[in-house]
Amino acid sequence: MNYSKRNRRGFLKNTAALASLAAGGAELTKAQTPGTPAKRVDELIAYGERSRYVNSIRVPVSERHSPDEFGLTFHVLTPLQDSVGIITPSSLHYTATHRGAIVPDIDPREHRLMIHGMVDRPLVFTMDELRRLPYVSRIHFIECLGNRARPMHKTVQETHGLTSCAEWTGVPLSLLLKEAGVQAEASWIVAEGAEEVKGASSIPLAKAMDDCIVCYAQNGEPIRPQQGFPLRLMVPGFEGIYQIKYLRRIKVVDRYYMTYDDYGHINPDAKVAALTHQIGPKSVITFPSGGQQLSGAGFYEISGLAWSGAAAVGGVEVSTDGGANWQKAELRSPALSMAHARFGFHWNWDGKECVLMSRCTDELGTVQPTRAEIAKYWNEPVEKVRVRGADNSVQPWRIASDGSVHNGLS
Ligand SMILES: Nc1nc2c(c(=O)[nH]1)N[C@H]1C(S)=C(S)[C@@H](COP(=O)(O)O)O[C@H]1N2
Ligand SMILES: [Mo]
Repeated sequence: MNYSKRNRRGFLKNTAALASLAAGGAELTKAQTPGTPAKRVDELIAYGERSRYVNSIRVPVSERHSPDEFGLTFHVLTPLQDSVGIITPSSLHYTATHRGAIVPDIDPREHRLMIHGMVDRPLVFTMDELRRLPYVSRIHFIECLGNRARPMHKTVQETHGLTSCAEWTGVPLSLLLKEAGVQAEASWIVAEGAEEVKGASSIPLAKAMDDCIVCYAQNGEPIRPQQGFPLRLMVPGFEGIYQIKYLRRIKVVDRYYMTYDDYGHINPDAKVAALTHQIGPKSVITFPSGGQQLSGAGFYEISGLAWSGAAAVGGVEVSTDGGANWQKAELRSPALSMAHARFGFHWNWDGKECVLMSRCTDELGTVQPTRAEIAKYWNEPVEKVRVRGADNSVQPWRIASDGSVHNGLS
């Protein structure tokens, strides 16, 4: 038997197997979607959807309902309790729209990006022009400064859901700025979004020339409207407000601009200012976390996320006794710079009440502080400490002896 004959026979056999599989598959589909109109099936072929048995959803922050009575959306939280790996699906990426709260409906053919101010050649780009330029893809987290754990929060979605991580693709901002020719006296840029409220953020020129990206894609497709379609600025490691959505203008300037958005985000108190801007090393256990239920003593794999706005995650430690002892966790994903990293830790629960915690150290050696350390820094009692700037404190989860999991913040 020559090679091609044998192969052909194998192929026929496989085809039969595939055909019977396909028949079974078709029947299953029919059975699972009773009365589904044909058009719907065509749509699912054209653009996929998750299983109807998967129901992980975003929820609005409890402090402010979304959509509100005017139909406006505010801060909407990622379901971190269901997260695996390090990429947040685009449909579950957290959303923060503080500027008028209406997601603009922008036609990319009409969208423009202007770069002007202290440059030799002011430039205006169409989306097509931007797409012709060399681009990079980077995995980075975004985190809102408002991502603060409070004792009233029940789940990790509520305590930590204002952070997400995605692959962002676009043109390095440095390339565009070099093209425009930044003048010697320039020291800042102001980046502006296209909504009615022209929200803008001041960003140090050094950062703009370093690793910022003018992005048009997220997780392999055009950025979603809630994330800034058609264009957003990625300022890796900096707090959320710098990641300007609907980016339409970058002005090169020689001073810090006190814009509508900068106000309140940069603080005259140096102690507070040190805690804004760049996100400090942070981590949280996503399983087991608040609201989840353990089914009894025995083996569990503790899983969580760690990140830092300054560098890659260097290491994560886990405590199963409320912070008395710490043990090294293992990284279960690549530790990418300014991206979420996934950690895991083998744990044998003895069925007694205990408190689980995680602590991140970034590559630069900076260690995530406990709540008690933050209280000491501010010279306040730990129960009353008011977190200023970004809250990167250690999150405790209390496991009750019945296996229920609770927020350990009091
Ligand atoms: N144009 C524009 N950019 C914006 C905002 C906004 O309301 N408008 N919100 C900012 C804030 S406060 C945060 S935390 C992030 C949130 O990004 P996301 O909604 O994609 O998660 O976008 C920032 N960029
Ligand atoms: Mo934010």
